[in-house]
Amino acid sequence: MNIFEVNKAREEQKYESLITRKNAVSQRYNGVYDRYVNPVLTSDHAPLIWRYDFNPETNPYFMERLGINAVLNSGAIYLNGKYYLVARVEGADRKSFFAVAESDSPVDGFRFWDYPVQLPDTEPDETNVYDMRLTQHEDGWIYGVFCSESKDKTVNDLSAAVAQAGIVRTKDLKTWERLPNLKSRSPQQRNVVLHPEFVDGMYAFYTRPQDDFIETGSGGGVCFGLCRDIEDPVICTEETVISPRLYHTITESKNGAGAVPIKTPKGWIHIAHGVRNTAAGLRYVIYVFATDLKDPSKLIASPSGLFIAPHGDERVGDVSNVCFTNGAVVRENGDVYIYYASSDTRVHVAATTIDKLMDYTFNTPSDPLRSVDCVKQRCELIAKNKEYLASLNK
Ligand code: BGC
Ligand code: BMA
Repeated sequence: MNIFEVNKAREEQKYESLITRKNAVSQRYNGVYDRYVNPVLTSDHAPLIWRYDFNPETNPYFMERLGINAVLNSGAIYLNGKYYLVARVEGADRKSFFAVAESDSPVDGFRFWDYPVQLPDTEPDETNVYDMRLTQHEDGWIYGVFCSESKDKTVNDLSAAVAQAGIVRTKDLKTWERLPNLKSRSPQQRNVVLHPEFVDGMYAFYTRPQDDFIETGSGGGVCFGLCRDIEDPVICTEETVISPRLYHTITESKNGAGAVPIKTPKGWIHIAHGVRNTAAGLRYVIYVFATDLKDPSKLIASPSGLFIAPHGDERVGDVSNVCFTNGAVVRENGDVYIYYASSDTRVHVAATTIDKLMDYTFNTPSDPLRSVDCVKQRCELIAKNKEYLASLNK
């Protein structure tokens, strides 16, 4: 075999063994969810035909021509018996795009379709797209809401950018219709999520107003707003804060909606992200809150602290110390799969159930906000445990 054939055969074999590798539950326990040992998507999951030229005449060394840098922040949906991830794929050129990966299993076997999503090119200034949330809406469409980033030409700063919420819709994840970008009173928007049901007969969005591209500024947190017409999408109500940023908590710098809220008998459960600043840069973790079933803008539960933080190898990547989610799948039997990316590099899965999520959300005490009160909260737990354990020995 010549060098081309040797390299091609080896890479094809590595690729197949990666895709067919079985996943396993990690030993790390907290009773709330099971993390899995292997990521479900990485840059190595990108098909070889996306990266290599397979013609030995034009690629004698079987050289990678168009590299893939990372596969991260993925929307998720369960359709016709299959699990689909619509991942953010970042090329070696830093530009992101969306691609559909499919599996029969929620935890392994994800294989990308041959072609990435080809979005209609309706926004001439758009440079980059990322972080799609997939909402199966009661109007019959599957919506994808994502960040559409353009260069800010109003200031003399090479890096200045504007983030807006782009909207597409589809029935089959194959044909995508692009709608206009969402309009709101905020100069910038990122982390926008469409609620799956009508609220007061209107489309409901979770937004995250921000004054600046990176800093939220006066933006107070995850907001809620209504929109009359999805084909001319304008937030026509006041954007009210439903999950605020708070001093000295995991949401101090910013926060944003993540997966589409999950409907449970006790309320909508939201799996979001919170950000704080550190000497080593921003730290992103995942947290949970719940809103009222009838009024999804009303906060009804705020379990204390973080829900998923980057752990072990997850802590290191292109943007280290980041855990981010924009997709979860809920099965009819109550199983829930949360797809989260670590350090802007790869996608993992954590498995739980609706019952466990409700127990966590509604029975975890909230953050008392001061060290002295946190100690009190913990001592109460210890005292109760001691009392209970002593009663067993009587
Ligand atoms: C990156 C995103 C990042 C955002 C804010 C964008 O240019 O592509 O990953 O979240 O900047 O830092
Ligand atoms: C952003 C997000 C993500 C990313 C995160 C950390 O603001 O929208 O794209 O995972 O920062 O870099």
